[in-house]
Amino acid sequence: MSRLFNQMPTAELQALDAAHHMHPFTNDAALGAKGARVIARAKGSTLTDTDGVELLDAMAGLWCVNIGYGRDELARAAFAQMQELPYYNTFFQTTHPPVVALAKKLAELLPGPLNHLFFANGGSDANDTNIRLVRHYWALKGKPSKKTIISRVNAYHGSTMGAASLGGMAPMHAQGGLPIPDITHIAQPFWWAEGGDMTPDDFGIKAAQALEAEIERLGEDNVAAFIAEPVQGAGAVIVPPDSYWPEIQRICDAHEILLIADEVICGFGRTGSWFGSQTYSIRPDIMTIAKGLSSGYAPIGASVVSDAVAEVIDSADFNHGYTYSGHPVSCAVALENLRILEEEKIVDTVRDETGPYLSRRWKALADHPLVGEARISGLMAAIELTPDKQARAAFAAPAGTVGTICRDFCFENKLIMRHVRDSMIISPPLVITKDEIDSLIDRASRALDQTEARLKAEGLMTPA
Ligand code: PXG
Repeated sequence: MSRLFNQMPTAELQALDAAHHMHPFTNDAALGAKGARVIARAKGSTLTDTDGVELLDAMAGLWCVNIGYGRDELARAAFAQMQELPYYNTFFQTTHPPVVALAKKLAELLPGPLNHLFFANGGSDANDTNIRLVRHYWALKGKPSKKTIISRVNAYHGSTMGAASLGGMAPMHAQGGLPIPDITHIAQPFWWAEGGDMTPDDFGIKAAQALEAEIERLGEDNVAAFIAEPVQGAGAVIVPPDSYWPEIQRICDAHEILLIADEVICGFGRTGSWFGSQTYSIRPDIMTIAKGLSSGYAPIGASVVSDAVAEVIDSADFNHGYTYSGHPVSCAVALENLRILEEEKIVDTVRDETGPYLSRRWKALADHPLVGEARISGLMAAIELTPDKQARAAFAAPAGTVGTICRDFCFENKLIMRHVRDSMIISPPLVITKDEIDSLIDRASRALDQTEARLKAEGLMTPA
């Protein structure tokens, strides 16, 4: 069946896709008229579409294919596990070897007291788990009023009702009656757009202190937790000023609230450490993991809790769980992925070699007339497009107009680089080579030149 579809002409696949497949975060009518790009296969950091066009995937799929495409070892791990035990649940007092092995391996890799895992299918439902878990935790501690979770504007924590409510994306909240009650949002540490005349470090302290002000506004007795990504990913790779996380940690320590680090993107090497919490010296009580946990080869995520949190949660029934919590095939694939990350020293390479190399080449993009700021953490990075660098100005055209133009030129140059509003972002596979980094920068530079020419031709270089 799928073999038949693999041989189908692109136009036919596009027509059938338009007829029956509803895409995430998409206007399907508009996409149907244009036709979706059909990706057929991939190897390393390169995708091939059904017309044979090769694209450099500077997004690692959706921030997840950390070990790169085409690793047979993971296919073999899935095959072997499907033969042995394709499915069994972890409800009703049962367990199975792959989930035990993965939980033990993760407890070794995770920092400090983060030794207990509740498995989910991905990041969204792991964050839904977190909402229920932190509220249940405080109820068990005799403090049921501690329910509110503080998050941040422009955060991304997933797309279920709970996770999208934790997220701070206005277009998502505008649909379907979100956010759910008892979730509030403070400002983000986005110096380029919001820092005004302040130094980045002064602004970082100010952004962090918004948390303390919000705890005081709500009353500490009503606050369960603060959730944040170490570096905001989908928000446009917002690397916080150095002053930000130490101040957040101080505030969380000073008040009786749990700190949840959403490491769905930052985890498993992305920032040059195994976890973003290590790069930014964060001591979370709870961590969300997914994506790089299996390099996207199989769906799996987890909520990780500290010894202290687990002791409370483990003392009573937690009426929560998913059919596929700890799915044996996903666990076997994740274990093999972790083995490769460790044995091939992929995280060390990001920290010591490819990360610093990309950083040097990426930061030089700020010399381009259209680029106001280039920021990077490990192998996740962003550039801000602007008509006026000095003023850090936005474009007069609606946000995203220029970003879309640049994104389309990237595609023309066979580079998958995404736009968020008018920021361009990358998050390539962690196995990207220096030659591929050179090619990424060449293609991005060409796309920037073409974007600048187009903006000038169309009179779009005007500041807001
Ligand atoms: N937390 C973070 C920090 C994420 O980035 C999720 C949770 C949700 O994970 P799942 O596995 O349920 O999707 C994510 C997901 C984008 C984009 O446009 C980013 C994500 C997902 C889809 C699109 O950058 N991140």
